[in-house]
Formats: sequence, structure tokens, C-alpha cells
Amino acid sequence: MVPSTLTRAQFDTFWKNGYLTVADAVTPAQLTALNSEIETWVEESRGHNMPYGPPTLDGRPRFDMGAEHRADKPALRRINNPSDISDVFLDVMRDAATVDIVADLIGPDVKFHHCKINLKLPGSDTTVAYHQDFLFTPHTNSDVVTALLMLDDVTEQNGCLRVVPGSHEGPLYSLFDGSRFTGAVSREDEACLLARSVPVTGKAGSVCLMHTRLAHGSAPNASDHSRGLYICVYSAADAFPIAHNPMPSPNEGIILRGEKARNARLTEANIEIPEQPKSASFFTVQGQDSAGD
Ligand SMILES: O=C(O)CCC(=O)C(=O)O
Repeated sequence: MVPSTLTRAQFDTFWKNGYLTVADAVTPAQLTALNSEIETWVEESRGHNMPYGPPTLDGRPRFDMGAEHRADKPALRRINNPSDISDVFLDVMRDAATVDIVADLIGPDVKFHHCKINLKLPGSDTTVAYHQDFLFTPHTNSDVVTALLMLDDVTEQNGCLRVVPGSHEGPLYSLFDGSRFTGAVSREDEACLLARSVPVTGKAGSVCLMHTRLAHGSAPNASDHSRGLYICVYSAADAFPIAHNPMPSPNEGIILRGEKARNARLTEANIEIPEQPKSASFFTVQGQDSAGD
């Protein structure tokens, strides 16, 4: 397919490395509106000492804070499907330049799967253990892209995403420890992946497009500056989920570009089916307690 929003070089970089960063994926007005909504939510979180609502479609708390959360030092770390409760997040999920970029990469027919915000406020402990998104959200084929919009300037100091270039073409790493779903690769695999990882930094408003099979993780924020990501997961219209959505939304499956697919495209693969989260976020699945635990 000939890309229309991306250059040929950007398109090729994505498929070679498994990721691509593009600046100015949202307008300055959208960025300001997204961040002002987040400020309101951070303020609100000061009045809570455990994960709280409005509940997600599957009845879990939408807002999750780390165990270090205090009224005077909030550690709000996850908002599940913010596009369900906020017009500006809905608008960006449906219509930002990101969606056209995704259509270039895996389109022309693109649909929505789920979205979330990962916040690392200064002083919070949040870590993302290494994993591949495909093993949380397996589909009939791997034309699935995670778009991570940088809500703040993202640096190595404030806990940027780290990715392993080319790993989208390598093996799928188990997220089980024996029969326990840990949502993270083994310690041995993590050490190897970390050694091959590179930082993904950028100015606020940039987006990192990541192939669903790319191995990645991130360290805590060691700076005085917040690090927020608005993460939207999109797929080709003919990629159908083969496990429950870990974050169901009334918007799941809506067609954002092109046409609905009548047929599912199947790629042969052997995939471990993930377990459904019962707690507010995947951070607890990965072993990091929520406030109040
Ligand atoms: O927040 C991050 O640094 C990475 C996000 C991520 O890997 C995820 O939520 O799946």
C-alpha cells in the first residue's frame, strides 16, 4: 500500500524496527484540553484512597493509583478507557492524525479496540515490566498497533517507554509463570530484552506507533516532571480478537477508517490466551499493589 500521511521512509522504518515516532500527532489545542482533563482527574484522586469509578463496562474501577498514593502526593497511574467518559479523549481517539497514520500502516480499514492513560507522576513508583501487547490482546492476525501519545515531554529521566527494535519479528514471550498469569516475561527474558532495548523519547504531542508484537517496558519516573501517555489500540478491520478485551468499551470495534470486514484474516500462530484482569489495572497483574491493598 502507498502511504498517504507517512513518508515511504517512515513506513519502512515502522515495519523494519516495529515502531515509529511522529511529532505533532495532535493539535496544541487538543493537547491542552487533554492535559487539563488529566489535571482535574489528578485533583479528584486526592480524595480517594483506593481505586474508584465511574466503573468500566466490566464493572472495575476506572481510576487506579499506586500503593504510594497520598492526598498530598497523588500517584494516579491508570485511567481505563478515558474516551468512554471524556469528549476530548474520544475526539482524539477517533480523529487525531494518529488514526490516519495507523491507516497508512495497517489500513485502509481500521477499527478501535481499547484505550487507557498511563501516568507517572513525580515521586510515583510505577514500572512497566517487559511484555508484548499481542499476548494481552491476541487477534486473528497481528495487524494491531498501539499508539502511545506523549502528553508531556518524555525523557529517559521521567520513565520513557523502552522498546526492543526488531522484536516484533521474533518469538512471542510467555506471560505466565507456571500456571500463574503474571503479565510479564520471565526475569531471564527481561534481562536479555533490557540489554537490547532503546529509549523512546519525544516532545509532548508526539506519538509512538508500536507493532503489537514489539517487546517493551519502562522504568519509574526519576524526575520532577510528570510523564503521561494516552495509549490507543487500533487494529485492521479484519483482525478479530481471540480473547476477551482486558478493557472492554462500548466503542470496541467501531470502524474509524474505511469499511467493516466480513471475513477474519487468519495468520497461523500458537498463542497463550491471557487471563482476564479482576483488579483496576494491569499494574496489579504485574505485581504492583494499588492504593488501599
Ligand atoms: O506506560 C508505559 O511506559 C508503557 C505502556 C505499556 O506498555 C502498556 O500499558 O501496555
